[in-house]
Amino acid sequence: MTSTNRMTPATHLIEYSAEVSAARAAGRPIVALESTIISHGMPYPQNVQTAAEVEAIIRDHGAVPATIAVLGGKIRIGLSAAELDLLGQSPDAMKVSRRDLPFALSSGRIGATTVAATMICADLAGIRVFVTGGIGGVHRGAATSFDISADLQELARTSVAVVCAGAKSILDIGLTLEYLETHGVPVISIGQANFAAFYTPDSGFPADFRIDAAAEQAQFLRTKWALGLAGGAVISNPVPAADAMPRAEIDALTEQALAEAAAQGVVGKAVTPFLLARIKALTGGASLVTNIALVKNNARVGALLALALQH
Ligand code: PSU
Ligand code: MN
Repeated sequence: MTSTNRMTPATHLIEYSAEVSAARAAGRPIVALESTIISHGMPYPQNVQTAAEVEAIIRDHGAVPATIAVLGGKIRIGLSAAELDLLGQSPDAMKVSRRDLPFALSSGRIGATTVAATMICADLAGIRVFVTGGIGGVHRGAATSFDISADLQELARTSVAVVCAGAKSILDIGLTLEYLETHGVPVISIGQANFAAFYTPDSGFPADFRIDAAAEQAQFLRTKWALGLAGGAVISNPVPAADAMPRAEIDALTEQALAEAAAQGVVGKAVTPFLLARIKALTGGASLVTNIALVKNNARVGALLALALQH
């Protein structure tokens, strides 16, 4: 039996791809990527194609991508093309957040990691930058449903910077920002003062700090962590205007998707995947095009940040 001492590393539970192993040995910049976006966030085959393109963008900018998932009882840091395809074609892969990670590992399930679980795994692997599409947050109606994504609590405790296009308007963005403030999670915006709203660039709510340059973002993170202030940061990178959805359209369809979720009694971890799939259907696929564009845009920003953190 291994002990459960805090100092005992989880090395026996982690397996690195050859590419990520080589990057670690050479001290090269590494960018973590999540897998729930592949299994539960987008349909096949666009999910797998996007995952591969996002990895390519990170390599083109001089960093090494590490897509994270749970396979065969191991946390896998870096996946092969065949493994990305397996995740993309496993809609019943387990959606793995902090709560679920031990079970996914101990039961040998195929596990797709959320923002929260990917942060935990990235931290175990010493990876400080993570790129995704949108973070989870405080859901509308949380006062009665208590539905607050575990992503927010993870940002409060785990020292990984999360590059995203803000939070979707399926969430209560104002309350999401209040929660992050309470828990000491800085929200940094790139290129504008306001926090981004995923399909649209502007949530209407101010971010905490605007920091456009990767070198200055890196300096912010180094300073936070040098102070012993554990926890992550949200790096909000707005979707490019050319790829954004019309705000009135996305707002109306979001309302409809929320009403359908309520009418069908969708609760718990099923809520976010349900809303993502309904919005895609209601927009006739247009939201998927925006989703793919913003993740690629985040990949570039994440790679540049990982490089800047090396210096
Ligand atoms: N938001 C998106 N796309 C996503 C997700 C959120 O715009 O794919 C996924 C992420 O993996 C995120 C998770 O961590 O949903 C949050 O789920 P929940 O709300 O159940 O915590
Ligand atoms: Mn939830």
